Amino acid sequence: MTHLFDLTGKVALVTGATHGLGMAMAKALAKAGATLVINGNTPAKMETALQQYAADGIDAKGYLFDVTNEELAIENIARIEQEVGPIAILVNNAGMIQRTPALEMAVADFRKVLDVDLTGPFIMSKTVGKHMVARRAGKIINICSMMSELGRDTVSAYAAAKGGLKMLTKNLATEWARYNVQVNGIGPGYFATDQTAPIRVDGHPFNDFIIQRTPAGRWGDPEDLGGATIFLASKASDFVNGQILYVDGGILATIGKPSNE
Ligand code: GCO
Ligand code: CA
Repeated sequence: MTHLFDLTGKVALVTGATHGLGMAMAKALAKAGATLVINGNTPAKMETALQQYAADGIDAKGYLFDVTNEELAIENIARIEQEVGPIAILVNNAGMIQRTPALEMAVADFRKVLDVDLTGPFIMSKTVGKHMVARRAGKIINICSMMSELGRDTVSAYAAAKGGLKMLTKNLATEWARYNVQVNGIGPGYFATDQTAPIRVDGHPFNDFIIQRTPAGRWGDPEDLGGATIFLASKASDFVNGQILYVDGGILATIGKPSNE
């Protein structure tokens, strides 16, 4: 049975994997046997990250480039394929958030979020997908969000981008399923990461709200994402196409309940 989830010999590239959920998913893939390549954008963060992987017994290879720059993406993907091997798994995790009410949001900032969270995954999928389609094998996992389905005050650009990423997933799945390339998504609920640190602090009303709003009654632990990541990266999901697997402690299953119940 377990061979279904064995990633031995597969090269996995995880973008934005120098911290947070990207790092947790990357570690899960490595522990399932994958040869790990991580992308990041900041040299200092990359150095620390590689030490953190090594401390966990993982020999990760780091490539520094901006996923929104097509030229750099093409150049670095070619280098990875040559220096490490054919990319079998691509996790489009790199992303950003800006929390500003829509009426105060500068159009330039809106465009920036769309560029990083939606155009970046398109560039990476197109560039790596070209090799995968030619090889008739590949797994692409786009990291979506609760905001792929739901709105929330202050995150108009992020929600627009993550909703778009969900549909990009379905569209690429449609175009590439016939070439044995599976494109799916993971939609994390609310996880304890640096991204949510500002809204997770004790006493912040949002902290209590999320715990109350999540049927599981807690913030997600980044390690909670490992199983879904391995599943969508492995043979076990060879006939799964265009799905978003929400790992959210039940948030999307429920309308919620009054805070005094
Ligand atoms: C927010 C949060 C979210 C989460 C996550 C939810 O401000 O609402 O930061 O955007 O990070 O994406 O799925
Ligand atoms: Ca973190």
